[in-house]
Amino acid sequence: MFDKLKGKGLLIHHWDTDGICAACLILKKLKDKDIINKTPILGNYYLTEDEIEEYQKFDFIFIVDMSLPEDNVVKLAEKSKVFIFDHHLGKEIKGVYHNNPIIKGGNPDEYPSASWIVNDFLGNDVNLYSLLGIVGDHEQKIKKNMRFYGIINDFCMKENIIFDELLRICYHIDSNYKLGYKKSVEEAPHILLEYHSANQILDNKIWNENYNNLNNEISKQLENIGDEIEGIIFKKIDTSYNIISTITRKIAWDSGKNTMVLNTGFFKDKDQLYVRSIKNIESMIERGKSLGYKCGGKKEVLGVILPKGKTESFVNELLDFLKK
Ligand SMILES: [Mn+2]
Repeated sequence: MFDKLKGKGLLIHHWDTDGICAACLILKKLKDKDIINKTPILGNYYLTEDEIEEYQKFDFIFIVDMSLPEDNVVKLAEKSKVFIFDHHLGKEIKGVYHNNPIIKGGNPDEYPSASWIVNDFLGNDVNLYSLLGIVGDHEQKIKKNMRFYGIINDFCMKENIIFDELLRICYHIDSNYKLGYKKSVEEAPHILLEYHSANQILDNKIWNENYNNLNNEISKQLENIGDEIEGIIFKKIDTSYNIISTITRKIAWDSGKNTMVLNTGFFKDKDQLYVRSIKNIESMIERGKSLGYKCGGKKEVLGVILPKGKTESFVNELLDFLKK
């Protein structure tokens, strides 16, 4: 399918380990093409007008591990051939190649990462990058997915590595976006292309230092876990680091409770809000979108960027939803 691609290519990917690994797999496959990779402005699950204008110059565009708003994709597709590989919720976008088994009713447990979907599509054997995306997105929780935990264990056995080392690699790769280093995120797939083993990645000196700096900030923010309101943990933070999803996960997975985290320090005029819910939260993702907010997520995760004046009312709606 990619043999016929001509001209200049662009690869837009999520800034996390899954996005970076999926990007790496595509760049490897398309090594003979003229293609560059970009991640959106960190924290934006959409493209700005300027980005769209710049990206319309490309002849073909890959979007991996990101559910960009439909109107963004439609605008890109006016000028370019668009290929999407993703596993987030959303709706199918017509007129582009949209490979997302989840929006076609697929079971999320069978498609745990974009890296897996891409690797499978490319017809590759299971490899480090297809699995790192899974470990990055699910961390310890993947151990409950018998099929994929089995695949990961087989790989670990063969490569003489342990699960915790894979997880550590994900933390190292994710340190780039959590510290706000967009350029480093965009370099990461190229760095991974040069590596041939998990240990080489683990030894990357800069990523090690990043990881240590981040851990210090995260520990500081987790010194108290926040208030509990009718079984829902609500925590406010004020940090310029993009660690809201890490903080939310940590609190939610340690407590087993509905968890909502608000970061007032990442954007100047907007707040970041992140929820991990015990019940299915998809209807609230739709609700957020219908209110015009940048909102996305998965079955049990909601992330939204709110104008500061709207934060309180949407937080209250979410609390009401979670209490029910
Ligand atoms: Mn992903």
